[in-house]
Amino acid sequence: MTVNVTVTGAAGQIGYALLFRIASGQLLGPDTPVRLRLLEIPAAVKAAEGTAMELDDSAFPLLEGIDVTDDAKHAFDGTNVALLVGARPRTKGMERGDLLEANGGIFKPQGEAINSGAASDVRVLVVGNPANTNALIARSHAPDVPAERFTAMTRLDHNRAIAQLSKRLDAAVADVKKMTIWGNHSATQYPDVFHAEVRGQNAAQALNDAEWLRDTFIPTVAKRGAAIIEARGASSAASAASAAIDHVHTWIHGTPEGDWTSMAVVSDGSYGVPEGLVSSFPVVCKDGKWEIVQGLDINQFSRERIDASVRELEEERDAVRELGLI
Ligand code: NAX
Repeated sequence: MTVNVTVTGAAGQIGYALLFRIASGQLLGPDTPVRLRLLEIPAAVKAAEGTAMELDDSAFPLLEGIDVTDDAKHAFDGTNVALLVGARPRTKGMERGDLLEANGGIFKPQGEAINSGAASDVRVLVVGNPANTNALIARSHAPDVPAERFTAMTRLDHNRAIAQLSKRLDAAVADVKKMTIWGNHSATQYPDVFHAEVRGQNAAQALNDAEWLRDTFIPTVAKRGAAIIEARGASSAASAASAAIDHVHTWIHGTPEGDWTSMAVVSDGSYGVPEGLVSSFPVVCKDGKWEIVQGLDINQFSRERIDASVRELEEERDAVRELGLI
């Protein structure tokens, strides 16, 4: 059956890297036809139409149609997978409150449109920053959609952590399992290797280097976005698109046996993360559903870092609450 996929911010740089991979079958698999809805602001509709022309020109056998629109209601009507990439970036001199307010103006109506028009199996991934709190805003305006269908992306951080660890241990990426990102997709995020495994061995033991972990690994992963901007002169785009593909593909098709992934999901209170916050956890996916991995021992080092990132999420939640956005 054809799956309707909505991509917001379709004319942006992540959109440009993402759409061709969706259309080629990498999001949903090689047997699933897809129909795309591209949502943009009016000023960028023409650019999105240009991307749609290129999608046509690629003659993807799985691509059944493309709609470009600036109307959220139309964009989310009947959608099965919604990738919310478009967001208001922080500009010079902008306070956090202004940023949250501007994004509330985007994610509130999008949540409402998803609530009223999306398909009953809709799955939502928020990529646009501040991703966790934007997901919280959208979710709180979609009361008829089960809360677990709203997620935010920390898969890029997860993939970055795997890449850094595998390089350090001279291992293949495929040898690294059970990596975890906790908390917010921001500089406070906590990439946790204490439960990770490399070639079947505990990663923290294999590293045996607390200093590298604290002073190099964690800041490198958390500040990788800034390092990419510094090097490329533009923010991560293809890697972010790749992570978005991974996130949805894993959610639908499942995590491999003996492994898990990281997703920012609505907390049920696990690991002391207040209920309702959209925070990153280790999750396993099966039959199209995610579940937080339970029962992990959290050492003091990890506890402090998880708490710090969760505190930031609470502050963001309180700020959007004060602004009347949730
Ligand atoms: P771009 O500025 O290239 O594109 C954003 C697009 O969104 C623009 O075309 C803009 O017109 C559109 N847009 C703005 N408001 C909209 C609305 N109300 N409805 C529909 N479209 C709208 O940004 P890009 O590099 O593509 O990044 C997109 C978002 O991803 C940013 O918020 C960015 O911060 C975030 N990221 C999140 C990451 C994550 O791991 N969660 C990593 C990568 C990226 O930084």
